[in-house]
Amino acid sequence: MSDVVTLERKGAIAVVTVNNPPVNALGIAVREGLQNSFKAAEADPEVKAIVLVCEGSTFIAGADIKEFGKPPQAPSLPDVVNGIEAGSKPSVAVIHGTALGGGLEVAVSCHYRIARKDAKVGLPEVKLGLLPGAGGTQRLPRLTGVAKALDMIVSGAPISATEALELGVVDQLIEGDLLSAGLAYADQLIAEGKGPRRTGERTDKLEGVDNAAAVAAKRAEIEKKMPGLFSPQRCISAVEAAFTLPLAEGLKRERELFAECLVSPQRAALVHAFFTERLASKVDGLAKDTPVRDVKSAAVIGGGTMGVGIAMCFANAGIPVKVLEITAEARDKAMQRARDTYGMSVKRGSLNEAALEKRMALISGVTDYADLADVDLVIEAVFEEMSVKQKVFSALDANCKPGAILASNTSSLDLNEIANFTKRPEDVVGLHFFSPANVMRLLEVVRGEKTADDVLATAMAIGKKLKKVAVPVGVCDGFVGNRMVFQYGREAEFLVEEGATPAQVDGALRKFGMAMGPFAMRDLSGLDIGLSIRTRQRQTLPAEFKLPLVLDKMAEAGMLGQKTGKGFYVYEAGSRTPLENPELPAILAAASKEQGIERRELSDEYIIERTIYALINEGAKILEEGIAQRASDIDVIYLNGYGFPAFQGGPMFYADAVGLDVVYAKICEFHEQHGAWWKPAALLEKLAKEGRKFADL
Ligand code: T1G
Repeated sequence: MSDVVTLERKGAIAVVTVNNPPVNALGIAVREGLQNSFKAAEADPEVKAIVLVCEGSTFIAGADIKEFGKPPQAPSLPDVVNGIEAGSKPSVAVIHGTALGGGLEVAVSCHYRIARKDAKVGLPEVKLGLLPGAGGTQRLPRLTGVAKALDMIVSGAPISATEALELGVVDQLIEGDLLSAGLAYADQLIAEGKGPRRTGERTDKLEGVDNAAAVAAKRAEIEKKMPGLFSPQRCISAVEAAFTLPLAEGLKRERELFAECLVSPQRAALVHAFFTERLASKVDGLAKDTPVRDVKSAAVIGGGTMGVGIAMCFANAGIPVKVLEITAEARDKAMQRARDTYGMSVKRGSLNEAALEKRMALISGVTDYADLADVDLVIEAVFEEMSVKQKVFSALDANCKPGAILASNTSSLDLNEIANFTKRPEDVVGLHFFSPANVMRLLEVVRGEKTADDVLATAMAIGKKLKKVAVPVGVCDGFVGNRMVFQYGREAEFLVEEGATPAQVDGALRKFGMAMGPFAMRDLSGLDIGLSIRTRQRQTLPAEFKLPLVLDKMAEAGMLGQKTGKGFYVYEAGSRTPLENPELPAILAAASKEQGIERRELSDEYIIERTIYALINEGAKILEEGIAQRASDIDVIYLNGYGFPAFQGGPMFYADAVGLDVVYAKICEFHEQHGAWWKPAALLEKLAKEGRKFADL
């Protein structure tokens, strides 16, 4: 056996234990250990039953994702699980934590399964651009039926042990010591003379239902919901083989489809997204043992949409939080806003009344800064105007206890200037949430020039506690995400002055995979926000930085987006469905004319280059200035805050996939045609000329 898998006999029961921290992933050593252990137990005449149990926080959580893309090493996981299932002695998998992917495939190749009540099981391979490749698409339908297996495999969502029991995926829920429960169950099997119950041989759940209809319905659903994704349709084809082919051929079909997914660019991008999200939480230059300050209570200044959303994040994490507003009326309005927002979750069924009241009990409204004297962390979420920030931080400095962390949610103002409104700039940090704060996972943690290491470490830890994807960034206008999106939005506006329509630009980017097009986004957030940036830029930027006029023209026509019922699209009362705006062509023509532009046909490919390459160029400048630690952090920001498609990996991963020489050459062309905005980043030029990638940094 290997040190990650051990075999010992307890009476007539062989105990196979996996101990491969942190999640018992099925790397080569574990696969060898499992195969050898089950073979040895099979050959031992004293052994009457086998128990499989795992050490650590979870049962096997899947194949070792780090192995993808590397040459396969025998034994393959399918060989291991087929060997387990073929065994002549009853085997019991004891599940705790999360039995995911290959972990659940190992468990369902065992003959019986018992699970801790709080355990979860699932096949999340589709989230990595894959499909269950070790029998999951053939065995799970034999336990749950085709329709439920399709839901689980195509969504990748885990189910609770309780639901797994109801479905027949597990046979018993257990409490207390895992091994004792496993031994007791195995003893019972022996006493009752129960032998192997091979999942692959079970067909009852496949019969008497219209499985073909379930497959057709799922295909249609996926075609509509995830048109750009490669693996979901192949997941469906693999499950289809479970009821159209005998097991051996079905397993072969599954391997063929798995191999197609394994080599797809989407698998590489999605695995990149998985690992880099975890890498982003590691702050370069911050010692691993940097102390983290205790945050037992928090406060938010400002009870607007943002402030209340932030307060809800703390309540959701079980941390008491005060919301400070300047009047009792505003305070009460903020509290009501929190209650109404939770109420919508209750209506949707994602929260129950008891949980709503529990969370509301953690939020309290105040109007006096003196009430913040005891809080450990304060987050300011007031109007984006430096004079207002100054008032707030001076008051916080005067009222908060020493050691309290003072954070600003500013989306672009200079955090260093804000820190200097206090006598404790080392306790000031930026916590830039994304609206709606209680939903969006991204949190930009802005490190000021004086921010203390333990304050930064605490901010990152709080981000994790709030279940956010916390990414450390430096101070500049717009930090990382907004600084890049300013370029992207401006180019989109230029495109509709050069000849495209907003619907064409949005359509091209939706086809690329963006969750929402830039014009639909502008209508949602309000055109006046973008217009105020244009106005500020007109006053501050040198003349060579030309600016689009379209937002000015729209504002002149009183079209500010959804809030006025008209923007780049028209919205019927109470509806968010974008409809064509018949007045738009005249407005665009006027903008083009005033800019001296002859409108022309633009291709979707050109639209993608002008918008996505603008992100890439700015991202390269952000990297060379050290505002982001690594290119993959920029990808993590875009996937989690800006609706960039994970199956494209992020703007920097996408640039590497296109080839930096190709991207650089195109940007040089745009620089000639469209001037100063398109000056190529020096880092991009360097990497392109050296034939390197952002990933090589
Ligand atoms: N392989 C390798 N490393 C993994 C891993 C995996 N499957 N899962 C987690 N890690 C690492 C992770 O990178 C991090 O490392 C540490 O473990 C803790 O993870 C044939 C082909 C299990 C719910 O998709 O969902 O099986 O940063 O921070 O929040 O059909 O990890 O510490 O260096 O996420 O407690 C299918 C992926 C694989 C599960 C735990 N399985 N993992 O969450 O910890 S494909 C998955 C998770 C497959 C078969 C197919 C979560 C978790 P580091 P963490 P966590």
